[in-house]
Amino acid sequence: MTATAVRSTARAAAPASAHPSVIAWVERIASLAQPEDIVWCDGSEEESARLTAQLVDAGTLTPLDPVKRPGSYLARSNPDDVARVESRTFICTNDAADAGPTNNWEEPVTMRRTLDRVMLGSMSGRTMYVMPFCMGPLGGPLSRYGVQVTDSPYVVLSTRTMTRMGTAALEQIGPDTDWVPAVHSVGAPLDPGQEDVAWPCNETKYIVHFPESREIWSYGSAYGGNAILAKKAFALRIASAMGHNEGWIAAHMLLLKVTGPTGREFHVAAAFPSACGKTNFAMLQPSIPGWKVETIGDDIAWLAPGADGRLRAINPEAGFFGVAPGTGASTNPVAVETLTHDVIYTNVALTDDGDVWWEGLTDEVPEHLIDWRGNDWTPDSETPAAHPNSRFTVSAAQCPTIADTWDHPDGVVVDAVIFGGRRATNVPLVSQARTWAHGMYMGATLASERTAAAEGTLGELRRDPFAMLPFCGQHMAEHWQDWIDLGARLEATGQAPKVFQVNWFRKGEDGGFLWPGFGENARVLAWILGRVEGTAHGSESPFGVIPAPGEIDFEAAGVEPDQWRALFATDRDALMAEADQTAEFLSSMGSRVPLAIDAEHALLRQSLSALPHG
Ligand code: GTP
Ligand code: SPV
Ligand code: MN
Repeated sequence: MTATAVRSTARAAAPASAHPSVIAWVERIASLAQPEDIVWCDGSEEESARLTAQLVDAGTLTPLDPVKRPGSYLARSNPDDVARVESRTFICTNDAADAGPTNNWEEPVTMRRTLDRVMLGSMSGRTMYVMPFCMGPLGGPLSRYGVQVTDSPYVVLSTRTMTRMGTAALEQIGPDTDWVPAVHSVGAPLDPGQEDVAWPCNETKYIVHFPESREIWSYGSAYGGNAILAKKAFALRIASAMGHNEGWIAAHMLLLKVTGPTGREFHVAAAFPSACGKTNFAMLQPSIPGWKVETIGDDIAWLAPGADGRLRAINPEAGFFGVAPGTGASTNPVAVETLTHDVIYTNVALTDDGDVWWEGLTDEVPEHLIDWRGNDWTPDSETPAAHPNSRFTVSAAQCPTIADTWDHPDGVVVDAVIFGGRRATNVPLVSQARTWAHGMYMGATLASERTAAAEGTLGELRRDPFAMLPFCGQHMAEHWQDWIDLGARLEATGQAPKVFQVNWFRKGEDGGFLWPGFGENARVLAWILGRVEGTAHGSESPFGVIPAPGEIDFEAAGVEPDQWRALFATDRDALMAEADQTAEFLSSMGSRVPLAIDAEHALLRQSLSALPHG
């Protein structure tokens, strides 16, 4: 940094509990970004109320009707800042090979120079907030710490809901605590007297990770995972690299607890790609009597073998940042109930009576709305009222189905691991992996179809291994190896969870979903747990073990026998074509692909070639 660049640096007395390493880092970032003020966040109600009032004044937040949605607000983002920007997300390892073929890599020294350039003075005229936070229960053995600075009070409020943020987290950071520094700026410095906008951001964006030094730098966006750095940047990208070194796994997985009719309790971890049903599954309301599902987490799980040799998992987050569209009383009544108060909604529509609305909230569409861009909207409008990636930010603790063990510091024991994509064809409703390695093949080859494929032909696949494609801070194939190594450790004590693949999204010839999904997914979950318990026998298929006739009462779910058959149909030609694509995909992943994965691929080909033609 040049001498002329240094202006008088803002200082705010650090709390007495702040460790000198944190203070020194905050001062260094302040001298680069040159904020007008520094505020150390304590995470209190008073602080939240103060920032909320400030954001209402600034026009960033619109208060919702205090009777209909107490304590709730609507934010409308800049229309160019509405989602994660994968093309601007970088993994800067010293050796490009360590970032792997699926990540954008930049040479770290060059990237640091770029970041210094864009961050220089980037907070001028603004307040820099310092947010110490904990991922996982405070003081827990699996929990990890971070400190994010940001010039966005909206990001402060979001982080306060999504993590354990404030003084209590700061107090945990001692001389021996590894903590992850995260710098965030919206990249919109204010000149003296310049009027602010409701959603400051910058056209240029950088979401940068240094997995080796465990740092995060984010510039230009205030939306979701781009800006709430505790979430995808830390809890998945940096954490995957940490876990690799420390023997645990960061997973894009929901966690749920299920209690069967006998009273036996199970825990399930499931990886589905973004917008493929994690929040919905985590809040499932079983359609079958005698079963109860409780929520532990809806997006991220940290997995580690416990002292007893069994797999344990925590939800490192403290809130839900969920997709609004499609969330309604008929699909996810638990979410609807969770969202009645104390919510920040971003980019949903506003009703004339001061409430929120989005596509799928109610069957009846309001006659008039203000859409997510702030324009008048009627049912005749050509664009959706809520942005397709509009979201709610809400505390996990206010979810009516939250399990009382959701924040247990040691986590919960995982009995079943599930992988699932959005697949119109080829992938059956459910199948059980024959072995851990077979299950890892299911995870490694996970994919989603962007568009509906006609029956028998293959749609365009986006491979999303372990649902981690945009979230892997290490070489993707090394992440697969970490899962395989985890299994070896668990199998050594004979206590590895069973692994399954599900697909709620298979389509019939008419283009409609073959399976009703949502609450009816409980039937599949019950079969999965029957396999774990040993009460479901199943039957062999090229995909592994599938339900034997009579093991799932599909007719009670409103599914016809021919639809049920279609949910498990094997089209030899289509499956062979997909296996060819899988081979290409695996070779595109390079030489670090675990041998076990290649071996599973060969086994799949063998069992496909045994299928009858036609
Ligand atoms: P991220 O927060 O982006 O990681 O998404 P997510 O995986 O939590 O997905 P979410 O549960 O928010 O669901 C995304 C969309 O899929 C919503 O529009 C849901 O209505 C829809 N969806 C979820 N479960 C099902 C299901 O069982 N069947 C069908 N047909 N749609 C579903
Ligand atoms: C996802 O995209 O998987 C999300 C939203 O959960 S974000 O936090 O923006 O990554
Ligand atoms: Mn997600």
